[in-house]
Amino acid sequence: MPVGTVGTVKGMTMDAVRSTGAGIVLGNTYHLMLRPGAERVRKMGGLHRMMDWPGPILTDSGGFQVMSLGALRKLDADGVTFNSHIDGSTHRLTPESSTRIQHALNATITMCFDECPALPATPERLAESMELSMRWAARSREAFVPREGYGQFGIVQGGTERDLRARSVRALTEIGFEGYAIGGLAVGEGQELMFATLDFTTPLLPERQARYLMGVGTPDDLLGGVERGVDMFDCVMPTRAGRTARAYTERGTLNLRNARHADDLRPLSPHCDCLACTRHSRAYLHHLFRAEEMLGPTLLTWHNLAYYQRLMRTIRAAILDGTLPDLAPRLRAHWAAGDW
Ligand code: PRF
Ligand code: ZN
Repeated sequence: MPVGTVGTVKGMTMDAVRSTGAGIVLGNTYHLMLRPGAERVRKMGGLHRMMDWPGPILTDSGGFQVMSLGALRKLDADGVTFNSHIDGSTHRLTPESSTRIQHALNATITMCFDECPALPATPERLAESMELSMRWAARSREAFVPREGYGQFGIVQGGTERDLRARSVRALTEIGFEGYAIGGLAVGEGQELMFATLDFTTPLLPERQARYLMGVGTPDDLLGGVERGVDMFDCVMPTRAGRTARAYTERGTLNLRNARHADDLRPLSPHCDCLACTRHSRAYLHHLFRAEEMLGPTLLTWHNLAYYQRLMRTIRAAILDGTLPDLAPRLRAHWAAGDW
């Protein structure tokens, strides 16, 4: 899922996003409740109408975004009080208000309101936090209004602790959700521990429902996540990297500001059908970034989203014809091989 935090996939028209093959995008409760405000989004016809995205939209619940603001928050058993990063004004989110706001946005997939502790953390702290998130999951479910074509995902927490993850999955599946997210990872533990945690978490989840690994990750993280049974991901990486001149390709990453691209007439990737690759050279992209032209970030975001979507299409096709075990090492070898 491309990330459209404030109701836009930064620098992209929604036709451009669609052209990369994306079928669903992510929005953020936290940012949209502060600006333009949930009620204003509702009056604009909901998030789909507002941003002109006809497909499904998943909204994160706000808990994670509030927490990453550090000092500007206060957590209690009922919810979180925090100060706006925009004007410092005081706001409050609870499982009920987060769910209500996500309904006002008309989110297709609503996420439970949870707490995501940074890692490493003590088992005691992780247990307390997970229990709180499970109480909040029950309250989020109570507040959710079921409608045809809409759903709500529970979020598994518990850090890297096997027993906590198992208890969290049990609590959530007892409540019953349309899908399940794995939260609390990619928060400082490193890829090896993240994969180890997935290894004992995904087998506990219902076979026939979507599993979504939140806020992940690099192409290698996505491949490793799929190998461990994950279906969905969201990450700012392709969009944020695109704005800072970093391109993802089948042969690893490139920094388009680097002088070695100044006279390179080749496309970013010979395998890519995006606008940047079919119509422009590395030399032009390099020039756009050096000149700080806004088309640079747009073209590179476009390319990175096209790359991520193509990667996932390739992986899906390999799953269907049973060749993922052959594909995975080939993808990794190409990433490691470096530029063409
Ligand atoms: N919870 C929520 N959103 C998230 C996370 C989480 O744990 C993460 C963790 N990587 C990213 N986004 N609600
Ligand atoms: Zn491209």
